[in-house]
Amino acid sequence: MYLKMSLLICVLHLFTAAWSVGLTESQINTVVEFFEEFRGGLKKEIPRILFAQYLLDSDYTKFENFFPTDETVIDDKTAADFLILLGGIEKKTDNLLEKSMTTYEVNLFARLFNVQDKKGVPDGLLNQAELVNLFDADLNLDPDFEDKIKKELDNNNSINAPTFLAAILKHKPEGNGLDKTQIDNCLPLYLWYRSKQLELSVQQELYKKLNIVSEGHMNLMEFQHTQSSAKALQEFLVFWSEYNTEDHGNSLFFTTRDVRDFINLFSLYDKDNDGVLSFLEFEPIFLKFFAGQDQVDVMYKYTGDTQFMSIATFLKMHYELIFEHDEKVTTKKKNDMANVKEPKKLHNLLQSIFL
Ligand SMILES: [Ca+2]
Ligand SMILES: [Ca+2]
Repeated sequence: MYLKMSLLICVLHLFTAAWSVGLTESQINTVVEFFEEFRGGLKKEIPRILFAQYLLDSDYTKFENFFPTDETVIDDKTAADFLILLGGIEKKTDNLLEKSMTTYEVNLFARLFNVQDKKGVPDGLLNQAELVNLFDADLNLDPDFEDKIKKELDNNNSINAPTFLAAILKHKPEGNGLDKTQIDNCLPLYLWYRSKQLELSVQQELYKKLNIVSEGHMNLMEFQHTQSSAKALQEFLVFWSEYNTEDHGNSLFFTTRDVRDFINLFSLYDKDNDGVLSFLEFEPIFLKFFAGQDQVDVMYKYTGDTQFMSIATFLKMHYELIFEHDEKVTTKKKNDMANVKEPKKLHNLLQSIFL
């Protein structure tokens, strides 16, 4: 049965991902290119018709959300808010398996950009000194990551929000992924009866652990999601695994790549695309991995009375299936892991054990 699961993970990249929000590298770069093309013009704004065409190409037709009045323009001053809007909508070109930013990151970094811009001349641009101050005073990211971004923007006199986000995305590290304790910590984020918002107190505890913004900007970590809480949880897991710097010690863990792969796999089972697996949607998984048992019992074991499986529970189940199903394999893997430091190697090791 593990052979089947490994093969399934291997071929995930052949499927079109059912991912819905956030910004991929190509989407951010498209906006950067729009600005570069029109920066020399008299108005220094992206023509409405061009952006409208881009939205149409992305299968999005609610233009009133982007252009609520006839006076609305997309220029440096409004670019950060436009990126937040663009990140929050479903786009045909979205793809979780591409290099991409979750809406958590788009919101955090775009809003932080605006805060910093308004401290000086509110022109939608940050000069080099303002940018360095933003990293040194407001963000607590990996120092190498911050240095790479500062160097990337060394030659620019000033940057706008799209260029800022593009530089972050270009250099952001993979993060440490998620171990069993961290997956368990995410379980109480989703409450089936609260469809609009993840559990606030649990979120706040986890954001404190992440510690990526200074205390004065913790309010920027309060996110309003356009999606259901079940979908927001999927993005949260990617966000947390990418910015997680906690050492896993001797614990086995899923890499960020694994987490993205599992969310994509989950979306293939989630036929009605509501962000949870129902009893019927769980059936193919049950038949693959729990044949001979009672599906009601298996569902109850993982989901309790709710009978709806969230992505966090799905990850927990796979963690048990992969790492805890066979003590011999687990022990062998722990021994093999002794000298493996790179998360990517764990992914390869996973493949070699189960294939
Ligand atoms: Ca400015
Ligand atoms: Ca579903």
